[in-house]
Amino acid sequence: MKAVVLAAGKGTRIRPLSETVPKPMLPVADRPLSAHAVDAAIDAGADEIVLVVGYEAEAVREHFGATYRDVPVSYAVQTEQNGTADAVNAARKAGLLEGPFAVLNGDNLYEPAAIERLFERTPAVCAVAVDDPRNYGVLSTDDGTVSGIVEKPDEPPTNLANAGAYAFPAKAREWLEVPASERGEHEITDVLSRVIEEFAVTPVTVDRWMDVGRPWELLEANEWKIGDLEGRIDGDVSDAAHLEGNVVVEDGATVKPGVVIEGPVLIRSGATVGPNAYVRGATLIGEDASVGNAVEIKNSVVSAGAAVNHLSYVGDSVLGRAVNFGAGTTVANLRHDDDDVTFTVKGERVSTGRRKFGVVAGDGVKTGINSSLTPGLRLDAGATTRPGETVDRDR
Ligand code: TTP
Repeated sequence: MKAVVLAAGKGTRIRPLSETVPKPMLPVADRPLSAHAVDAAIDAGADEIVLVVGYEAEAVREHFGATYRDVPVSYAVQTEQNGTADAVNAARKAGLLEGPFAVLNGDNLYEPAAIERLFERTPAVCAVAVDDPRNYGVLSTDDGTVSGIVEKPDEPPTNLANAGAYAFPAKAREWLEVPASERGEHEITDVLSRVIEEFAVTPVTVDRWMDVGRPWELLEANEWKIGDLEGRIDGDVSDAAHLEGNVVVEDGATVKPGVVIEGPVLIRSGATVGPNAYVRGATLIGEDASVGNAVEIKNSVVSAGAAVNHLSYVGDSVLGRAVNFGAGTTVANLRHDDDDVTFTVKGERVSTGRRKFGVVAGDGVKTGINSSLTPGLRLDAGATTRPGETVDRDR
């Protein structure tokens, strides 16, 4: 099966993290976000990958190259991000769509076993049972096949949400030019509707699935995938450090004396932790990042090259690449009124649905010493704070 993985989106909702790094390349455990979809497809038996790229395409191409895990990879360029059907159509126009094909979202996390079932049952679509389907595309079924899909219905016909993975028959290639939807995009779900008219499409139910659209979902994606890692110590860990739970210390990483790590935690190659730091799950310490003396990091993503070197607390936060937190920078991750923390997405304050959420710092953010950062704070790439400042407004 050929798997088309969509990775051309702008990732506007995940800003500031996508300001300098395209969303498909943001870190989720030990690889970029989009590699999880590509790996799931390959684990399920895909013999060819087509990546649709657009926004910041070079970084994606560089990661996957022409062959990835011995599977050939081709690229189709979508020049304008006009929607998911338009993205697949870019693959068709590039002559890359022969025979039946699967389509996966490059920003979704799937269980590989589910993708295997999807391939076996072509034509098929993955579905996940959710408590409140009103915010999803919802499938209706009839006698074990999919009879329709409706976007964000007030009265959902079932609790089966579209999990963004499709196995299409070859004929679907002719139906990719669908009209624009209400939000002005050409949607793959409209292609699915057309397929449903002429083919018996099987719903493949999955236990677990995630769509990573907003910064706290990147944190949740890391919680999932770091939680799945098996402990492994390949790096240099001091005898005077204490590690418990599933902890991965990659080759080339250093854990100094006095450090306590409670897994699941992943410390990537080139990173340094300690002395006397406390790191607890689920936390990613990215390549060449450093976490220094008397620093506590909890349930956070510290991206490649970031530094939190002295006397700091970071909880439930995402720090972009090369962020530098000055000594004594403290993150608050809980509101005193106990409400869910809100965050700014496309100019609007929205609930994260999380009681605990700290800050999101874009690449290269620098905080002054003793900065106090409030829950749900968004610091855009390159922003700075002054020494001793309490920062409770985005900047
Ligand atoms: P979305 O999450 O709808 O779009 P996005 O990733 O650009 O994010 P945002 O809405 O925050 O701007 O996209 C779903 C998947 O489809 C994702 O993997 C990106 C991909 N995609 C394309 O490849 N081309 C497109 O034109 C669009 C809209 C999405």
